[in-house]
Amino acid sequence: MSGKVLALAGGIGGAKLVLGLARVLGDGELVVVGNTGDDFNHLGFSISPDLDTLLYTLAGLADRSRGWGRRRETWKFMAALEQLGGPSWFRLGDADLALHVERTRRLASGESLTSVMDHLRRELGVATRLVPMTDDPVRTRLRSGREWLDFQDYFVRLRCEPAVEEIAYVGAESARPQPEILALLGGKDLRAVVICPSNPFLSIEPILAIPGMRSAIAQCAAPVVAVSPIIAGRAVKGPTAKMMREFGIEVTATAVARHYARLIDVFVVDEADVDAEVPGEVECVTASTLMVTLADRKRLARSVLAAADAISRSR
Ligand code: FO1
Repeated sequence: MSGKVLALAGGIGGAKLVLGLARVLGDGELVVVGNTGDDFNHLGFSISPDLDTLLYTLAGLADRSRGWGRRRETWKFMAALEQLGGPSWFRLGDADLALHVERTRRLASGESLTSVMDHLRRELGVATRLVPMTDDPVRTRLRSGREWLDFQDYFVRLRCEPAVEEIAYVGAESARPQPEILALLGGKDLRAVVICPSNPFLSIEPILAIPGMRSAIAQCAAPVVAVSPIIAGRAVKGPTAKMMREFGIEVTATAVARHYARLIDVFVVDEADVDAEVPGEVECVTASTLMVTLADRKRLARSVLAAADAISRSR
């Protein structure tokens, strides 16, 4: 099938499938919508962790063991900052720092985040369009007891230890969807929408919380395929399973399918979850969803696209 593929992704888990999709699709066929709810201003820099993880992954610069930042990184800036008593809980590598400096400089000159990310991906030789979900500020905040936490405080400084009772996507209600996304969703040139196996609450929900986004996806002509971030009752990485338990949601692929119910046409689960029960109107497809090698990423990408194309042919 031809046409563009729109992938919704957050950080580490989503970036793996995004790389697989980029490798199996032709140049320019993949457009990635990145979550900006994790963004924050730190040490005076505008930092967009999920966009950067996606960018580095697509550019072949990502550090595979950490899952964020650049490989072969050096940490002289961090060491010198610590020597000066500066905050070093959020690690900024020397080469990574250049990206934050350049993004902050461009944003300060009035450039939009979309324009900055498009410039950076071209400079790094990435053919895939990497688009923020919005150019307006949206910040994911988490309530634990009576305390509201900023996202990176929760995720990095507190290592996801606080029990989360509520999540807010501050600013989402007045954020405007990035226009290119709505144009794709409303257009005729869309082959599939792929909801990558990122954390549904921390990476995908901020994107869907932007006015118009959820309805544009639900009403778009192309099949919508989500990949389960839960395999056999566990999240591959990150706080997804812990958060589901804290929300009183069973930690199963079935529960994630229910979460996405009215939005998706197909739900891709791992072979370990072949007995997942998805809501009636959703097709369930099994695939090997644990992505370790590049071949795993490409194989899952092909399974996702085949599932979408099968839906298109049946319509
Ligand atoms: N995650 C950590 O656990 N520790 C860090 O020191 C850290 C630094 C960091 C710097 C740049 C960047 O783009 C990401 C960074 N991350 C770090 C990951 C980040 O917190 C997460 O990628 C997302 O916010 C959640 O996906």
